[in-house]
Amino acid sequence: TAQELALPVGVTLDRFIMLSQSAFPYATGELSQLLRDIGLAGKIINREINRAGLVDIAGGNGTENVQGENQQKLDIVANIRFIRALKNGGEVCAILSEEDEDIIHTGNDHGKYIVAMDPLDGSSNIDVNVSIGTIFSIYRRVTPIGSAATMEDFLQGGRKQIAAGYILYGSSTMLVFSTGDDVNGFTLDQSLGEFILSHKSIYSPKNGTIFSVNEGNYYSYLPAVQKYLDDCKRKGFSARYIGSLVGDFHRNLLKGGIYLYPSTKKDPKGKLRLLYECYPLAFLAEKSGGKASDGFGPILDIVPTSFHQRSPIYVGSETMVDEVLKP
Ligand code: AHM
Ligand code: MG
Repeated sequence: TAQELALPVGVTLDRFIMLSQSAFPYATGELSQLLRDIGLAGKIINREINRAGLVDIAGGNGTENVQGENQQKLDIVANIRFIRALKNGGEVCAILSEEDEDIIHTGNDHGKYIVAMDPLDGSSNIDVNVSIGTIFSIYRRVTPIGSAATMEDFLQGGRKQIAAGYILYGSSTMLVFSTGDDVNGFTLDQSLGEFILSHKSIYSPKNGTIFSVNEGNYYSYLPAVQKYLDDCKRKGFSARYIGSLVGDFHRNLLKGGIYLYPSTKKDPKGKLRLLYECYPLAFLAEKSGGKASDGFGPILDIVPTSFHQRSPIYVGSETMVDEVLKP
């Protein structure tokens, strides 16, 4: 772990990856390169987001960008940028994105990895200058190297993730990820264009006093969830909900809290997608001492059946997740 490696806060992402790679012989150079590619994609998307408000100003950016592409909505732009960065990197053979129905073959059939991602999450916040995020999940492919990736590669189940993380475009931009040991956070130094290790070996508080849920759906939740929310209020807990999963998760990870997206009458399976929203955050929760459940068992144990399937999720501080699940 970063703790054991005595990696000082302040090292760059590149150096961190290099040093942790030499300490863990199983961490192949390819995975290191893939993580760097994700860092690069994050920086590119960060740049697009930062000037988003200017895009429609006449004469500012015009209607076409430098590549001659039409200006598109930010989530589409992020999708294109991310896919391009992973294609150019060469380590990934296929990508599953929230923005595309089917898997995207990168053309690098010799790549050992596949990535499931939500390139820009928090749709209601994208155009209004509120925090948004990118979520990613990485697997080693199970189909033979050199062949085209298939559904089987993407439906391995959450426990088979070899790395997962997110990029939060907030008051500062952060990359948080785990390769299966601890969870580390890097803050983008905009002047250097580098992610710098700022949150080393993040350990989530076992308990907390923040609950994050869309209470507008209260009457549509199961009685057990309603009871839990009533208890939170009776105890005077803080209600905090951005409506951007990455931001809400990140706050609770650092401060202690629970994020809930329960099943509703309208959506019995909840809203969030298993492969690129629930699994990666559940991975990070478990690696940082927290917990993630769908109301029946650990999120990571759900057997996936389709690319874009949904799942209810209760994720965050262990004691709080246990509490909401208590019969
Ligand atoms: P999206 O993938 O369309 O952006 O939806 C996911 C988002 C999450 O970021 C957020 O936690 C949730 O949807 C909010 O949903 P709601 O508006 O129903 O509370
Ligand atoms: Mg999403």
